[in-house]
Amino acid sequence: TFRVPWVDDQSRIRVNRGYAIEMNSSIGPYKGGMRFHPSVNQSILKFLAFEQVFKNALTTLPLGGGAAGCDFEPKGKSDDEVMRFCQSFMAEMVRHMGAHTDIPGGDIGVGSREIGYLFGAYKKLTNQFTGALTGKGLQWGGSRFRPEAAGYGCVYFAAEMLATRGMAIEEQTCLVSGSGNVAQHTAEKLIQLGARVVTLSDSSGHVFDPDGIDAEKLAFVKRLKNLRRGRIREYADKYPHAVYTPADPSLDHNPLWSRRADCVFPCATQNEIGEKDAYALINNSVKLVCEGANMPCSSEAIAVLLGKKILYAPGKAANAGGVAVSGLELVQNSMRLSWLGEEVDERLRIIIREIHRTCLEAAEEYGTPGNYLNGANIAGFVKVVNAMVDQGVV
Ligand code: NDP
Ligand code: 2IT
Repeated sequence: TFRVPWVDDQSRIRVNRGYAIEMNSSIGPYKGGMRFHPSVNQSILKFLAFEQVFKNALTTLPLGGGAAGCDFEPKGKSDDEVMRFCQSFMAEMVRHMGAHTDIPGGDIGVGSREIGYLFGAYKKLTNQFTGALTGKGLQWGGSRFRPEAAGYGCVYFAAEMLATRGMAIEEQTCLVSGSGNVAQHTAEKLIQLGARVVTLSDSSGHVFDPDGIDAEKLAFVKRLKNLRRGRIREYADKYPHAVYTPADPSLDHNPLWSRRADCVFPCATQNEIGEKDAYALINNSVKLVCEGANMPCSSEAIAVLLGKKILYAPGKAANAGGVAVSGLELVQNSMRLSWLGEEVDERLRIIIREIHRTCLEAAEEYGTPGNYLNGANIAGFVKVVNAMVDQGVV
């Protein structure tokens, strides 16, 4: 835990609190997301790091589990402020990380801009150009398909799950929450595969577009969010058939999940689907809930979904495509070359198919066939614990 002092554009001194959680390195260097959001605290990063241990084990790649972050709010800050903050964060983080030690990647509030400033600071402080961070720009060590990987992988996972019941993604009506990296690319792949995506959201509210969000509308969202850093409300100004519903913290449920849909992809943050939301989804005959975010369903919501035999995939399995392509970024860095997009996408598809198979097999073996949550936990745990036992008491 460390202080992150920086100076804002009004020359005021600001101090944030940073964290690096190194949870398990038995199968590879610590690796996980780095989150910049005002809600960040040690507890949240510990759950992320814990989930990451099993997730990374499932990817088939040699990656241990960790997480890092800070209670810094990038929203509303200038690029210069974000840069100064990232440089101060790295001044401490550099002591703990490294290509063979701990390799942070993107998460909430940490995208290509932040990784760029962090990587520049890391390179200056260490005098080394190494793959010590992932999510790098394509021209300076990044991998093709890394920005898309978590979202695309989530949809590939959903397609595998639907196939077990003889269904396909095509023509399914889908709810997607969030409008950041994971939500955008989940929506993108769903649209490419012929699904009907009808919602997106941010922390201020959600938009419902009964006509469906198509590729052109999604391109507007990408410009809005990634370049202008605007709010999702503006979608409803641009497309008048769409309805904007502001978030209401006094409610014990989120109206987004009361929309009718076949498939649901929570891609914003933890605990965004509670018990009441799960019942609302079931009342609308939902078939599948596939987690793009980390732990978006509360444990009560999961119990409701599993009780009704809904296809449910935990984030540690369904969103593992993000960290998997981070792992492939590191492979490319070590080889000092850059694979074509087709090669990365094909590897991503193979990894997701393998995770899906592993989860189903472990669930079956444990006597809970079709329970992807048990399958992911057991398969991840067994791999990690075997490595720990092999390596002795250290
Ligand atoms: P982004 O910062 O790109 O986007 C986050 C989105 O979620 C924004 O729309 C944001 O809205 C919304 N959001 C964040 N916090 C809250 C909140 N407390 N309540 C409601 N909405 C909120 O992050 P990512 O897309 O990268 O991450 C989304 C989820 O996916 C997280 O759970 C992350 O851990 C997980 N994940 C990310 C991966 C990656 O590679 N980036 C890989 C695997 C999982 P607003 O702008 O208003 O804050
Ligand atoms: O939750 C996650 O798997 C991520 N945020 C991605 C981490 C990474 O190292 O790419």
